[in-house]
Order: sequence, then structure tokens, then C-alpha cells
Amino acid sequence: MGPPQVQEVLAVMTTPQAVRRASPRTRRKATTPAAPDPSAGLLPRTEPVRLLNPDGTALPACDDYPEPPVEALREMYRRMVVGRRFDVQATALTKQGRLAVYPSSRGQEACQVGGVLALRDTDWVFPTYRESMALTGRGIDPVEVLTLLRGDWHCGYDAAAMHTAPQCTPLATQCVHAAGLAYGESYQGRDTVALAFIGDGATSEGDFHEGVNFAAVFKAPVVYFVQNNKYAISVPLSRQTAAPSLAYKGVGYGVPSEQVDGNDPVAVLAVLTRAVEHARSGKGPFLVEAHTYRMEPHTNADDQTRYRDAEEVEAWRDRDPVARLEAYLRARGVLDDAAVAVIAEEAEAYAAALRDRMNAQPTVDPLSLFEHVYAEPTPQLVEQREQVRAELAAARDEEADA
Ligand SMILES: Cc1ncc(C[n+]2csc(CCOP(=O)(O)OP(=O)(O)O)c2C)c(N)n1
Ligand SMILES: [Mg+2]
Repeated sequence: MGPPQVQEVLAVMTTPQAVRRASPRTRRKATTPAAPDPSAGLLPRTEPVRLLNPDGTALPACDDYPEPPVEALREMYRRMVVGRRFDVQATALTKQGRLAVYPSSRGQEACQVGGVLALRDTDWVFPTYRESMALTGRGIDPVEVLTLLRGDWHCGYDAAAMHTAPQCTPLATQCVHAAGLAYGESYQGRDTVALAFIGDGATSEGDFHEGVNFAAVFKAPVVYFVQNNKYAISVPLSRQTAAPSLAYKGVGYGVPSEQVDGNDPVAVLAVLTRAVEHARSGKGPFLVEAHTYRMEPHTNADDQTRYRDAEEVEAWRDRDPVARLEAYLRARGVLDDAAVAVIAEEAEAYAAALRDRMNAQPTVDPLSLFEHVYAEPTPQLVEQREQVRAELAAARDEEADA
């Protein structure tokens, strides 16, 4: 006898007797415990972590994210106030022609400062063009931070000494650099963590996905810190992603993620502290999405009125991170008028010194542009350098004759 045909098998399986025979089995199957959810521990909370209300009053404590020590919060407040004053000064410098371009991070102070405050000095930061405040908050000389934005060809600070990569203008490339550095450090037995700042728009770039994937597979200690400020220049988040939130992008790579209210300084520092600990303890990368808002145009060259309403911007003024932290610290009795005045004075002095130093005309040798491109310059570079040299000499002669 040959093997039963498919139709015959189906006919036997669907007789009433066969269905009755199968039913106890089906019942047993229904009571079998479900397999563990492989995404458990990877998905973010459905709501951003928040420890303070917008008016600075405290919300109930959160077991997963203990509140940072009050001294750290006071220091955070100080750096946020000085950082905001720096930001205002840098914006003014663009209007005076002292700075070519400046992307403000006003409104994002909690993220800028919280990001670097959660790190050790030996950890590495991989910033974008918007992170000037984070870098000054890390203690880098503000003039050196602004060197690139002034139009110079190089990063003004010593990246290796400051454990801070040059500010990245090509979107998301720093995500790959951070993964490589972090992997290299752990490979050599050091417990360095790399923190890569990235914007909401840049999460659509391939480098973001490649960086996160590499870090996940090789357990590189990186914290990917997305500042979702709702816009990529004029492109709103709704045209950027269909994901429930950007933090959900981690699960696809096996990377645990969290979302946080990016205008709540206490929550930002608490979440980042845990993310950094996770990375340092050898568990691989962690993705944090902070919900925040850019209060100023994309840069001084942008006209924000073409793509967003003034009412929208105004609504975010009520969630100001600096006022929020100040109200909280005052209510806890660890900040008073006198302390606020001292910090405000420090911020003024910081801005005045920056203004004075930026008023000095930098002397840049145009021929230095050709150095450091290749160890040995190519024939084309040699030719171009000679061309510039000749043009400069001709201009000098013309000036002397005039
Ligand atoms: C690879 C690449 N593509 C395009 C640009 C042009 N560009 C500069 S900033 C920007 C928007 C980025 O938005 P987002 O990542 O949200 O950061 P934000 O500026 O809001 O901090 C774009 C498209 C670029 N710098 N690099
Ligand atoms: Mg953005």
C-alpha cells in the first residue's frame, strides 16, 4: 500500500472522533507556560521616565532610577546656567560676525550637561555640531570649542587629551567612531565608556544603525544618547520615523533602551547614570532617547518661522529645564538666592571672557590648510598650495603698491 494522499489525511483528521481525540491535547497546550519574551528588558517604558513635574515639584521615586545625589544636581544646575549663558553669547557672536555659524542648544541644557556629568573624565564623548554646551560643560576651553564654528579647518581642542572627539557635522558618523573606540578600549582591558550624542533626524542615517549593531554584536560599551528635539532642521519627527518612539529602535539590535523626559534634569541624570553603568559593567551598549525641544532656530542661518508656529515654541517655554531644576533645588533647601546670584555672576564672567577673547582677530596662515591632509602631499595638493601661495604674494604686492 502506498503512502496516504494529502486529502485522505485531512479527511481523517477532521472526523468528529479525530477532533474529540485532539481536544484534551489542545487544552493541555493552552496551559503550557508561555516562552519567555525575548524582548524583555530591551524595550523602553511606554512613557518617558520623569522624576520632576514641569514646575519642579517632585514625582514619586522610581526604583529603577534612583535620584542622583543632591551635590551632583547642584553641580548640574551650575553647569546648565553657565552653559545657557555661553549659548546666548555664542549666538550673539554670530551676529557680530565673530562666529561663522552656531547651532544653539537652548532648551536642551539638561541633556547637554546630564550627558557629560554621567561620565568619568577618562570616558569618551562623541559630539555632534550641536554639543558645544556639553563640551564647555565638560571643561573644554570655550574658544577651543568654537574654533571649528569660527570657520577654522580644525577642531580647536586636543581630542585625545580631552577624551572628546571633534564635533561631527556629517550626521551619525560619530556612532560608528564611538563603537570602534569603545570596542578597542574594552579589547585592551580598560573600562572606558563612549557616549555618542545624536539627533532625532540622524537616526535615519545608515551609520546610526551600523554603529548600534556593531556595538551590540561586539558588546562595545557605548551609550547612544538621542536628543529628540522634534526637528531635523525643518523636517518634523512625524516625517522622520513611524516608530512608536526612537527608543524602540534598540530592540531590533538587541540593545536595551529607555526614554526620558529630556527637560527633566533629575530624570536625565538618573537614566544616563544607569545607562553608563550598564555599558561599563560589560553588558554592551544602551540607547537613551530624551524628549526635548530646540528653542532656537537650527542655526543662526535658519528661518524657523517657515516650518513651526510661535505657539509651539512658547508651549515648551513652560517646560524649561533650568527653571525646573532651580525650583526643585530651592524647595529642597539646597539652593537659595545667594547661591543663585553667585552662579549667575560666574556665568556673566564666563561670557565676558569669551566675548573678549573672540574679539581678538585670529591669525590663520591660509597655507596651513594644506598640512595634515596626507603624510606626503599629493601632486595635486602641491600644485594647489603653490597656486594659493602665488595669489597671496600677488595680493600682498598689490597692497604695497596701493
Ligand atoms: C550625512 C549628512 N546629511 C545631511 C546633512 C545636513 N544636515 C545638517 S544638520 C541636519 C539635521 C539633523 O537633525 P537632527 O539629527 O535631528 O539633529 P539636530 O540638528 O536637531 O540637533 C541635516 C539634515 C549632514 N550634515 N550630514
Ligand atoms: Mg533634531
